[in-house]
Amino acid sequence: MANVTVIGAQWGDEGKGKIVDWLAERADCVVRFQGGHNAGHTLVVGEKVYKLSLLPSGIVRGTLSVIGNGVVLDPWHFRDEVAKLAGQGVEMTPDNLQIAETCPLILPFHRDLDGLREDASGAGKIGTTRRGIGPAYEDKVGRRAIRVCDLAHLDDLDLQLDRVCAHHDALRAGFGEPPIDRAALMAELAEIAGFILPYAKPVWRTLDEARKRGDRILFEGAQGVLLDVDHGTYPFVTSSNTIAGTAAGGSGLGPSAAGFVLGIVKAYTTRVGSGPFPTELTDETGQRLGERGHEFGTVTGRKRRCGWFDAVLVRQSAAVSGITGIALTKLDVLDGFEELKICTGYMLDGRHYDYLPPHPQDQARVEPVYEVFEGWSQSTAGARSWADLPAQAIKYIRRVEELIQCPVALVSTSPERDDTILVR
Ligand code: 2SA
Ligand code: MG
Repeated sequence: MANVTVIGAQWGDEGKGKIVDWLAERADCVVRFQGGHNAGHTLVVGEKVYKLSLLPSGIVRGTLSVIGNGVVLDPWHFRDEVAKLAGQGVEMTPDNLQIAETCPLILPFHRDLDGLREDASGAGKIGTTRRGIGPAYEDKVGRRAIRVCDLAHLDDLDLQLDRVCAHHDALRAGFGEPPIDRAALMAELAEIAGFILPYAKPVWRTLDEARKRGDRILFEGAQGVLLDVDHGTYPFVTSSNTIAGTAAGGSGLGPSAAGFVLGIVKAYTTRVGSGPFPTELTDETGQRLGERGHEFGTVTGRKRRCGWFDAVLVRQSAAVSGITGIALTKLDVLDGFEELKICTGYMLDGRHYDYLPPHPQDQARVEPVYEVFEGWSQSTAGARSWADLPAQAIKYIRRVEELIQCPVALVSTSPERDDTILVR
């Protein structure tokens, strides 16, 4: 296996955790390159279930795990997640777990602001994870961020704090909140610095060395392409670029390192948070998909909205992310449905669209055009070869492949890592 970049090709929660774990066993190094602790990757290894939201999935197997510069890091959450995994018997040292020194920090006032804005937004609310992701990225781009390397220079933080406080105090005042308590913040930073700094490394060099050794690098994306701040359903998106191209900039390795771009795609569609969702089912069928698929957020426990497979969206994701092949997950959730539908296009004001129009109002109003499929009554749960699948399921997969114009490389039929069909 050469390098692989794994990304979600829908709105997140496609089942990346399992596939990443499956690939991590064959990798020498696993890298996160965007997002923060808003990810929710569930790994089932034997009897144990690990839930990760910040650390790269390779860590549960002791593989070199790198948090790249493109990630926003909540240092207290980092400490908690390390402690939780240590409690589950995972061994982490500054040798197998490294954080880019240039990662911007998510600080308590970012989390406050995320929540204050969501609470004040009414119908316009994004439905964020309220973890401060957006405000932390804003500070990065606004050149105000306090970064991991600043933890080693706390005595020189005055100018940076002036800028960050001037900005945030004005925003906080608008919500009737008191200014940032600088002394308390400094004390908190001083307290956490000792835990974080041993993990802080020039990871661009670690990765460059890995590349020169010919190590196999696995880039682990979080969220999904439709949540990308440029290519997603803006403004109902996350604040990072979730496309495969970010693996390069968010890690410090160039685009040639990305290797095979594997898009993870659920056999139906889900979304958590607000925003347009053309194939959403608010009826019993949607309910049934949610129950069969256990569609609840890993991080926040929120119920996910469910709907039919939308080939238009996935085709677009595959294009903007340069996806080489897809892993189709949760096929077994579709077992027992009499009939299945796949969205092949949209109608809007009498016009046919073969892509998602960019304006949120249009996205909210498009009417899906469906192709209807006969379902299958047999169980596909746990199928490990093509021969284990009913003919109707194979037909469904082949049609997905045609419509999204991208080959299916893997099919996953249960959360168990071995219940995976390799397609040639
Ligand atoms: P944020 O917090 O600023 O990134 O939220 C902005 C939008 O991005 C969505 N988002 C996600 N959608 C699906 N899964 C995510 N991760 C967790 C999981 C979520 C959870 O894997 O289960 O536990 O609820 C994730 N992270 C962000 C979010 O819903 C907003 O629409
Ligand atoms: Mg998830």
